[in-house]
Amino acid sequence: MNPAMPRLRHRRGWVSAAEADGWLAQLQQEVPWKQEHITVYGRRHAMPRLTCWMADPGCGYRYSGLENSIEPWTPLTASIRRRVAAAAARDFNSLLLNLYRDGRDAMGWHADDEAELDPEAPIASLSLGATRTLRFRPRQRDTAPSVAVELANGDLLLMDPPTQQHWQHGLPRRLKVDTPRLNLTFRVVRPPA
Ligand SMILES: O=C(O)CCC(=O)C(=O)O
Repeated sequence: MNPAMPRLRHRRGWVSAAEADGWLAQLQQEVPWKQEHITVYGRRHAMPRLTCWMADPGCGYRYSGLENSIEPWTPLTASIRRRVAAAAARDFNSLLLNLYRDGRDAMGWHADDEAELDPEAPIASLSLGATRTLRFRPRQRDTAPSVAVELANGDLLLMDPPTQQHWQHGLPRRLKVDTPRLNLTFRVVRPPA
């Protein structure tokens, strides 16, 4: 790979706006959303988004130092998983859902490179709702320009390896946005040895 660019496959309008709107409404209602907290320099902060971890049994995962409890797949997330697997030509065993209630909710810089994740597998990210910008920057700062990807309702973004090794990504606040965005990232967790 040329580490000067993240390896991304952006499928704009991968699902129709009508279908994406229906999924957004249903998932907002049926997912058991959690408000997680993180402690930074001894102070506890509410994360600026709601989250939920769905996975096959045994596919637990620590994220931002938090042990996520595993929720079972719903009929809808299981069916989206099958469609995403067909698009990516590989199966996924876990899903992190993030609900950004409006443009004040965000995600800081990070790479999805936790030890539990299979580094050979892509990460498939489906966006529903408000358009937001996902930014990428090289982990070795200033070795390449940053990259901005506008993710709109129904877009699928495949992040192929070794993107996570060389790049961080983050979703900045966008204060003019007053509608929700829901992002589903499908992942492959390696079962414990
Ligand atoms: O909301 C997004 O598009 C990014 C989500 C993300 O970075 C993650 O789940 O690790």
